[in-house]
Amino acid sequence: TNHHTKISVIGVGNVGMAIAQTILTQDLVDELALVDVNSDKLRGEMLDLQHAAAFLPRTKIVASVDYTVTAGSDLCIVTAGARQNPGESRLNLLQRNLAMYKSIVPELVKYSPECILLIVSNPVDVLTYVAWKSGFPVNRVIGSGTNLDSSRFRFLIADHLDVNAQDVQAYIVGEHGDSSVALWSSISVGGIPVLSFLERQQIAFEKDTLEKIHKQVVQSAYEVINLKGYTSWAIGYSVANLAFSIIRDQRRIHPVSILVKGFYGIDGGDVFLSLPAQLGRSGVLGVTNVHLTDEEIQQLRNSAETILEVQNQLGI
Ligand code: LAC
Repeated sequence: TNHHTKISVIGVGNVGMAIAQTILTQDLVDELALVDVNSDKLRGEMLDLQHAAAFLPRTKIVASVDYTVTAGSDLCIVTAGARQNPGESRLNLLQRNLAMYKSIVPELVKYSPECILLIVSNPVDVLTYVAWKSGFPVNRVIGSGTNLDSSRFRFLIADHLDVNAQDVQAYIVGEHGDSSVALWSSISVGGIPVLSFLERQQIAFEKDTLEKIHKQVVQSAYEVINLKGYTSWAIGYSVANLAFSIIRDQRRIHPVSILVKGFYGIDGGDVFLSLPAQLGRSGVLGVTNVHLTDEEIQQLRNSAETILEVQNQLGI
């Protein structure tokens, strides 16, 4: 189709620029718009990306502190806001990022009323709920959620089994945070349920190994932030992976933050958490009814309670 495809990235910090760079190398859109409050940093990043033109597929790169630059976006990716300091939880960021979101999202909706919103800033589940409250259809508001946690989970399992992470299907669901849930019962390796895979490979995989791996996933961001001050590459590839599925209508299934009220008995209020959902050009196409054990359902409900408590405390 000759539709001019456009993505806007709001926030040109480490995460926003990792996403922008990957979108350019994937030749994903005709136009990439960048927005930030820091006009010098913004212009510098725009120029620096434009100077790579000879090595990249042709993409129009524009930038402004004014949201008019985002007009006509198919997808708006919001990474703006404070990030965790060493040892700080994602939920702690809410006070700093809530007011900013209440000003950013209406501007995006004003200039691109048909776009899909992909929320990345933390605490991503609550901020995705805040973005949805701006009056957008629920299928067009998506949080990057545990798409990244699931990649970390798949990496650690793959590393343990010495197989390619792309052959490990494994989900982390729930909060993109400390209360996330590892779906052991649905892990498969090369399409083979992991426990029978292990029997055939005579690999011991005690239950505490699995718990240890999940704990490593939850600790991943804290560890990287302690070491380098922030995370950027994994989240950058994770979000670009979601953008590709959406813009190219891949109809792939990703664990992303969606409105989960009514699923698995979650009925305490409007809450966004990650579940495996099918993504395409119109956003969320559907939610897979992945089988959860009773224990996994309980953990998911606990994750919902955690988020709802934060939302209720803030009266949002
Ligand atoms: C992380 C940030 C994106 O998990 O929350 O790296």
